[in-house]
Amino acid sequence: MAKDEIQKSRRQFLVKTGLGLAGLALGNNLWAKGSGTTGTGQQKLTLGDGFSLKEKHPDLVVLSDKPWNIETPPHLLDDVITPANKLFVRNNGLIPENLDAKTWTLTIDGESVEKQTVFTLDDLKKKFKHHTYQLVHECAGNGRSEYSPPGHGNQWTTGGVGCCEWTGVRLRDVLEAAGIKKDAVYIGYYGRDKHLSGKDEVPISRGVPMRKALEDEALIAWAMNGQDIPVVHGYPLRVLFGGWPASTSGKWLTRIAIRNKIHDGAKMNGTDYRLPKNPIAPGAKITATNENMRIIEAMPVKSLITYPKTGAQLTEGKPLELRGHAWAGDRKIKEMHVSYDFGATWHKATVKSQRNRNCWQQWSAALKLPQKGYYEVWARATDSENVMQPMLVPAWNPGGYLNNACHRIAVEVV
Ligand SMILES: Nc1nc2c(c(=O)[nH]1)N[C@H]1C(S)=C(S)[C@@H](COP(=O)(O)O)O[C@H]1N2
Ligand SMILES: [Mo]
Repeated sequence: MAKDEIQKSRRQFLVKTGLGLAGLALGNNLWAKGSGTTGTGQQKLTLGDGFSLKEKHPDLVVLSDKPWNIETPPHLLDDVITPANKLFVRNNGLIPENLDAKTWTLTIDGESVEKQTVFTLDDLKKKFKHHTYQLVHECAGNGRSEYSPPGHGNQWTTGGVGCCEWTGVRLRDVLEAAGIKKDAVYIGYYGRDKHLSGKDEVPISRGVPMRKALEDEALIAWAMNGQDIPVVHGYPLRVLFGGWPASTSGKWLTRIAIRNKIHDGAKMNGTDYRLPKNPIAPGAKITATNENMRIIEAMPVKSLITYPKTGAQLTEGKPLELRGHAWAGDRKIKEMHVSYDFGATWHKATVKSQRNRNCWQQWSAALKLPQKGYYEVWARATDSENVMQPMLVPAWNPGGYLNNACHRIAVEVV
């Protein structure tokens, strides 16, 4: 690594730990202040903006306001089930207004539907069995701020993830009721939100292959954490594909097309949610054709340290109690390790079993720190196929997707 590269990665690490130049001022609210180096001039939440942002925790960090993109500091993700007021927000267009659950309908159509069918929300609730699953939803761009050169888009640090409990009906049951032709390949969703331009363009319309669409956990949901879905998260109806890029989980859902080819809606092409098929050097140009790019499917293994908050002080002789979550797309977490000596030695953490598929798992550890001083604590998850999180940012890609590098915090023993 060239010297400026080393300085850059050091700087990025300091951003990640939330220390930055204020590194000595341990115990301050460093995350909320932001370091200013993550690219987007982090704002505190401002209220009264035409929709119900006031229901969000005031320490969430605004990455952009047109459209709204808001992330969660890691210590605020400590709950096993992410509460609505702490869930990150990612929008590609304008949040729709005048949403009426009573008149809401969902249309199933597309080349590969047997019979185009319209369901009211009431039909869905009455005709199909209800299911509840707790599902990880993570923006594929979560962690983007660490790529160099930067990927285009919101400069997410670690907070574009959450794991809420969703209640609704299986997408499979609904698709089967309309009838799935043999040549079905993919589904594509459509929502009610409008393009930022105000024109009649679709802001985003993505989907998943049939094999993911037909899984037990693929839901059409009307409730989040036992309540109506908040407007900003897709009221009154949303589709959910836990463990896959959250961009597949369409909000304000009005229509699902069963496609006889890979869905070709907005943000299914170019460098959007796609990776180079063959790895490329950081910053290298690539012609983003179907031959060169592949669509991101299950998200990679990842974890967060949600307690303590970075900057914590600890009295000498007391163990450092750590905890957080780990998740791995369609896989489970096999092991979790923590290190306080920059990865020289690793200590095994305890991992709880998975509540349901595509749900994150809780881990905890108690570390004995050898003496007074400054430590950086790293956490590393291993998935059920023995794939581990990398310590540094993984393969560069133009969209800045899938940074699953180890999360790190700073602590001081006094
Ligand atoms: N209709 C619609 N659905 C959408 C989006 C959107 O802009 N419009 N954004 C997607 C993306 S990129 C993400 S990461 C998740 C974010 O979900 P959340 O805001 O509920 O956390 O919603 C997805 N579903
Ligand atoms: Mo996203």
